Amino acid sequence: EDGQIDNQRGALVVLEGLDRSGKTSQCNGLLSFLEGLGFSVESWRFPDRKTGVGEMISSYLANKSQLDDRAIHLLFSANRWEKRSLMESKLKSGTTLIVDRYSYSGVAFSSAKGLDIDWCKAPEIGLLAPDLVLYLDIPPEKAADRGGYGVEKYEQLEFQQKVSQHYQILRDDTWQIIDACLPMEDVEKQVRELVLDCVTACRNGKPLSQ
Ligand code: DGP
Ligand code: NA
Ligand code: NA
Repeated sequence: EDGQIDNQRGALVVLEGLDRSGKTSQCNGLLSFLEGLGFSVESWRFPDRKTGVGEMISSYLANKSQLDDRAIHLLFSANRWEKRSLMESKLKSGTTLIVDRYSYSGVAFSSAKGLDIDWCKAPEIGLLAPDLVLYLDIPPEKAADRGGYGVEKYEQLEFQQKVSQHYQILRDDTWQIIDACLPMEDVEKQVRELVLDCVTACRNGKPLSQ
C-alpha cells in the first residue's frame, strides 16, 4: 500500500574501525547489495571532504595546516552537524544510509590524543543515533601490514594502537563486532545479514532516535 510505503523509513547503518580495517570496501559492497535488492540506499562517509568545513579537515589531515586538537575535533563534529538535516530527511523518506565513520571516530581519534572523553562526546549529542554500528575489528599491527598506510596525519601504527584502545572504551553491547581478519567474503556475509535485519526492522517501524 502507498500509505504504508510512505511510512517506511531507511536505516542508519554506521561502519567503524581503524584505518585499513576494510570499512570502505564493505560500504561499497553493501551499497550494491542493497541496491540489487531494490532498496533505496546511499553510501556516505565522514569526514565529508566536499564541504567548506570538510576542506579544512582534509587540509589538516594532509598536514597542510595545523590546528589545535580541540579546534579540529569541533570541525569534525561540525562536519557531521552540517549533514544532519539532510540525513534525517533521507532516512524519513525511506533511504537507507551506509555511513563510513561517524561520531565514534570523532571520540576515539580525539580521545586517543589525550582529550577528555566526555568533552569529546559533548558536541556529538543530538546527532541522529545509528540503528546499527558495525565495528570491523582488526589488530593495529595487522591493519598496518595491509598494504601500508597512506601519508595522512593519523595513519601511523602507534597512534592507531591508541585509537584501538579508545574504541574499546567506547564500544557497548549494541555494537556488532566483526572479525575483520577473516576473508573478505566472510566479513561481507556477516555484514549483509546484520544490515538486512536492521533495514527490515526500520521498515517495520523501529523509531529513529537521537
Ligand atoms: P577516512 O576518510 O575514513 O580515511 O578518515 C580520515 C581520517 O580521519 C582517518 O584517520 C580517521 C580520522 N577521523 C575520521 N573522523 C574523525 C573525527 O571525527 N575526529 C577525528 N579526530 N578524526 C577522525
Ligand atoms: Na584514512
Ligand atoms: Na577509511
